Amino acid sequence: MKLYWSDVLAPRTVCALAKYLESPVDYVYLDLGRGEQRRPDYLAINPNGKVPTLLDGARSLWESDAIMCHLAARCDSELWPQDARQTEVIRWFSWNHQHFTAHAGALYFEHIIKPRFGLGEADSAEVARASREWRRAAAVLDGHLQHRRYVVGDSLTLADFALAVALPHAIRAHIPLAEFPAIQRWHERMNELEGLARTFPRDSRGCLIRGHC
Ligand SMILES: N[C@@H](CCC(=O)N[C@@H](CS)C(=O)NCC(=O)O)C(=O)O
Repeated sequence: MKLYWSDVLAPRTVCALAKYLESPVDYVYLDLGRGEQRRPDYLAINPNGKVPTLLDGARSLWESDAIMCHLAARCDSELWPQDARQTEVIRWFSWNHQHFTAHAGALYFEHIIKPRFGLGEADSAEVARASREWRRAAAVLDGHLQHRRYVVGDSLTLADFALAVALPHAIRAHIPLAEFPAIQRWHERMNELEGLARTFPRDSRGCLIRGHC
């Protein structure tokens, strides 16, 4: 399998999961600053021109949640449960894209991506809107996690991987994580997992392979 990635938000969950599951993937880095995601050969496998993409033989798969399901199913991992919990995982995937990581991602874009790619100053109205909406969503997850160790059932699932994606960037992205103690406790446990703390492929010096050190 080949996993096309870059050191930005959406590929992070997939890289974390591939590392956690020790999936047999060859990592292919795309330099977004140089527009490598818009090369015709890449658009042929992902017409969105976005990362990540997984190539498994002749099959190409895009969308990070779908790629996670594929990697987990391929090794019969319990992270993608085959019972009623599966619907719960899908529920949290949808909610995450629509609300939780959508707004965290907006803050990540304003505070991390804009300066990195020279896209100008953070837009204060957008920061205010995304912070407000993220807090509304975070209150829901915080309530859900009050007496739970994991998001679905009593063990780790892909929902935990999906929801955790932006939180390691909370300080730099100005995501008000510290206001939500149950999310913070859960996130600290997630960060102890192999894969989530040092997610992206690194060389022997500990530098990201072709990414930012
Ligand atoms: N819903 C997609 C989002 C993919 C996405 O937006 N990727 C961004 C990086 S986080 C990207 O490739 N941006 C490059 C571009 O738009 O040119 C997923 O979860 O895979």
